Amino acid sequence: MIKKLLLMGMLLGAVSAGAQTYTPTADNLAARQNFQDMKFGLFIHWGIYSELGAGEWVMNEKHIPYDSYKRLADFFNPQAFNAHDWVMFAKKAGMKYIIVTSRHHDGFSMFGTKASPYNIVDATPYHKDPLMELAQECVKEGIELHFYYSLLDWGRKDYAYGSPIVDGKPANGDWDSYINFMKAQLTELITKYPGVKGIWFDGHWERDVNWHYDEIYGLIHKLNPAILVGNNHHLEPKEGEDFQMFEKDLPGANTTGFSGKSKIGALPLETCETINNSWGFNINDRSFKSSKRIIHYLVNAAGLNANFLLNIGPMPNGKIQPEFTDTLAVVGAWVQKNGEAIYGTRGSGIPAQPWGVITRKDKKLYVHVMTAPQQPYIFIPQLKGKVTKAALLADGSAVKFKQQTEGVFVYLSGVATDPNDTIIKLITN
Ligand code: JFZ
Repeated sequence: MIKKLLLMGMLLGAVSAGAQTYTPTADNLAARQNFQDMKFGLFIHWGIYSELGAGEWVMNEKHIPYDSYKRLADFFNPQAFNAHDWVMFAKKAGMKYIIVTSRHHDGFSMFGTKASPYNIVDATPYHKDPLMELAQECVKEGIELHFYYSLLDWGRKDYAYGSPIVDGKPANGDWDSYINFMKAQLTELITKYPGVKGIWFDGHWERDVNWHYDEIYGLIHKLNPAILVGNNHHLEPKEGEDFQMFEKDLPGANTTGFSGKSKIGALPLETCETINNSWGFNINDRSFKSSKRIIHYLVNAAGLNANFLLNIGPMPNGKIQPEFTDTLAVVGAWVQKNGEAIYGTRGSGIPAQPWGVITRKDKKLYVHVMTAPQQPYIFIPQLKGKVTKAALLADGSAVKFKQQTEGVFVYLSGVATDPNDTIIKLITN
């Protein structure tokens, strides 16, 4: 009792001192579990930049003045956009959720917003809201929808891109106005669009300012406590966030150099990667990843207890290019067959091995052999519990194994291997 009072006093003290403590609601915790169960999501980068076919950074990279860039809106008219096609594309690939760019760094809102006239409904000849159609279609098809939302804005005067930062604000901008603008848009995204389950922030790294995350995250969780907030800041998770993301790297790895400061926390994990080398539509990018590479990415992420968010950049007419559809049809067929070893699993805690990784669901372990070993067997170290049975997931046929104190040997001779991933299911007691 005294302890409890003391703790309450400490909490109150912290609140009055201006620091906030975030306690996720039961709904939020359930949403996190569900998020981890989904494992595979579709990331979509689509905006007026898609018209130039040179990625979503084209305005910045080609030094296009904001007023010239704005003309892209005058002729953005994605007549071939069909929300059903997008959702079916994701579903067929075995993906359970979609994260779509609602507004990227160019500042153009791809949804109908009252907070700025620079949006797809008011500023383009299309005059429709594709994200509303997408949200409604997602609800219909049982796919979760999350919105990507950029903190960085290259065009707005109040953001004042390039301004020196003084006392946590851009000296030449109007920071309160910008924060209020974001709050107004986020309120729209959360309250107007049916079924929205998450916000994926990006752009934090552009400047060292006070982003008012306490207010922004607080607002989101006040509007809907179950919304999952994540931020691509490449740092340790901050107060008020519900999942941790990694960009173009598996948790713990840092091949890109983006993830040097991002220690793995206790929150659900997600890692994103591009299907070629671009986020937004890039007409010149033909470095398409193979279906095998994508499957391995998904399996490796699952083995590390993380979701995999695979990105595509649809074309300016709203269609998805055939190379992506072809690859993901193969991925989808694979996940359809082997989903038991992916969906609803968690990392096993057993580190990745030269031959592959292990996912876990309760007492079941799924051993993913992705690289054929030199010897006709694999060795699994650090396995807890006693293995009572081993069988090939594909057909249920028994697989030989031997358990010792150091770990388990699984014998592969005579086992029908899969060119992507041979999965052996172990039952432990
Ligand atoms: C960001 C965006 O800039 C990019 O356009 C895309 O949306 C991607 C998903 O996220 O990319 C980043 C973010 C951070 C760094 C580099 C690229 N960084 O910290 O070096």
